[in-house]
Amino acid sequence: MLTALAGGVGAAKLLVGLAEVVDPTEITAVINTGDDLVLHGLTICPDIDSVTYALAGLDNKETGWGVTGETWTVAENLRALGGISWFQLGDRDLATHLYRTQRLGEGATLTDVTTELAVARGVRTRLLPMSEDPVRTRVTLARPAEGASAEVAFQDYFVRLSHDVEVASLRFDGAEGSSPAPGVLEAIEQADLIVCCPSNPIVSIGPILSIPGIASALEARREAVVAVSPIIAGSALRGPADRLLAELGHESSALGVGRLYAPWVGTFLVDEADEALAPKIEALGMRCLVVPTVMSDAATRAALAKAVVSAC
Ligand code: FO1
Repeated sequence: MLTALAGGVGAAKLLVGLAEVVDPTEITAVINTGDDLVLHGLTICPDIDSVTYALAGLDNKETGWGVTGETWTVAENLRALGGISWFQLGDRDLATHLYRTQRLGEGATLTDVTTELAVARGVRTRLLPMSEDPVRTRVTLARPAEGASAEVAFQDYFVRLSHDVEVASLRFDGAEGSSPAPGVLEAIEQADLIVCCPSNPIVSIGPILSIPGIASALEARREAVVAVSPIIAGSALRGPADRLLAELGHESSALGVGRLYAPWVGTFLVDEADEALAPKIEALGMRCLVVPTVMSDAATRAALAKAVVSAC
């Protein structure tokens, strides 16, 4: 059994590769829900949806989020009405949010709905939200616009402000007092291998670790945990991980991520570009393997998945 800790797009790619080299029904993905939002009255879970769409082969390669073959009739009409248009929901994607919101309103849990949506899309991997409690990433901006609140919701930072602003701090609202979703701790305790996907360490993996009980469960399984660095030669392939690391006082490098992960990761995979960092990473008490980590096509994705599966 393999358990993966996942954010959105970067994690989704590796999960697709893992599901090619391991029986997908043997994989459980524990997915960040700190990015979730309610918009137009709909509950939207971007990372759960990115993983679901990718594993279903439905991910939109043009936008990098949402569904392939998307149309935008509702979004265009909303814009014409003067509605909120900075966070765009495609027509096909909307069906997911309508279904989820309806089912949650009927009393279904987020775990149930996540399974229902995955099964309906033909996904055989088990997908779990990190928690059924609302835990939301809140970002404090270093230089808020005059008169504006310094603290904003994650998607305000990420999409509305294009994550092109300096961050002073962040917190995971609701984490204290939250619980891991049913099955999460068991998936960590019983896995033969635990994979930390190359997701943003601060805003994708950070919220998962903030749920009481998850970090200690991982520490207890440290020897079985393999992480893939999301930082290559000091930069993130996509998103603000590199900026966020630096702004929050960490080194923006595989070594900086290694320092954050050392308490609960036994084996750290870094890209060939970071080979020179391996001795310093090993000095943190982790095994460091140097492999190509850029998943530019199906072959490199499968090769990384194989390296992960044989890492410990
Ligand atoms: N990202 C954008 O950059 N612009 C959008 O309008 C946008 C809409 C959107 C709708 C549904 C969804 O599931 C994801 C969406 N994303 C959008 C991506 C999302 O903001 C990020 O991928 C994650 O939250 C970061 O992991």
